[in-house]
Amino acid sequence: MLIYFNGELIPKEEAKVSVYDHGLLYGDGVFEGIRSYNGKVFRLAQHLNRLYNSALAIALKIPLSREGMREAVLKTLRANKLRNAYIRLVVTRGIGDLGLDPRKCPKPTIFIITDKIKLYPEEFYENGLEVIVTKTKRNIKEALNPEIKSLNYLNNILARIEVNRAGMAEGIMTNVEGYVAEATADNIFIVRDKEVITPPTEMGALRGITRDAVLEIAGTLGIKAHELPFTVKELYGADECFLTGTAAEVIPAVKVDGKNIGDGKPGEITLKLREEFRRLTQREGTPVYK
Ligand code: PXG
Repeated sequence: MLIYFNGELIPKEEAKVSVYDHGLLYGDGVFEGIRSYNGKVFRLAQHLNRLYNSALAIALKIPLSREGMREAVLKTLRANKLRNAYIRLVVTRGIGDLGLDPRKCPKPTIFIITDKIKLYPEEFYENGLEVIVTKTKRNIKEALNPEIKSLNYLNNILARIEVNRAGMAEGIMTNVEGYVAEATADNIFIVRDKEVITPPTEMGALRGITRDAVLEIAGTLGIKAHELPFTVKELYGADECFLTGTAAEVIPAVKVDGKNIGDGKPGEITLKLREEFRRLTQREGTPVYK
């Protein structure tokens, strides 16, 4: 597998970052997780917009235009002859000294990893996930805005450790006010009275590309969709629940903190949205090969 590394395509074994890179020393950087389906990259422009917005939010100037970045992603996929891939795009502050001052890092490090996508087992989709609400709260936006997809994922990882200890599949994080924010690496939706609801990003969620696509799909299917705050109690009382993300796509959650959501089976609207989302990923996308 070849890795795009600062403008070059090099073998995986040779792709190494410096121990002085601030991405490693301080989690100072931004990233994206993108997918290609059957030779087409899903919502590449939206992922690049989010990447450049995240970079802007941390005052990181990416030394490559969006067009250049787009070409770099496509070139890496072509070099590896991949059609169905997971793409990890990372931009770090770059090499600096041992202090945290970003001014000491003149050149951001850019790398793109493309690999075969590891899918969740099919039974997760058929039976739905069992999840917990984590004790770890989502970062407050005044400290580190969850809308920034930064390399600083310790908040989510601490929640993930709780999930692992509980032997669960995923964890739902609330904000400090007790409103549901998102899962550790996915967005969350509930279905109530045949309408879908997802927390507004101000509740502490990343604006997921899959989340946006699902909101759109709901609209085209005539399902009312809202961005509204809801509490853990409202989550327990929902008719259906599902998570969305680039890797998971649309995945049902059927049990929260040991309590069944609805009848404890993947819901009708969840399955409909999942099916439509899968169709969309096959239909649209930036072609990798001419
Ligand atoms: N919330 C968070 C905190 C995320 O990191 C999503 C929501 C979903 O967004 P998209 O754009 O993918 O619909 C993410 C992104 C993994 C993994 O290994 C997943 C993400 C990030 C890093 C790793 O599953 N998801």
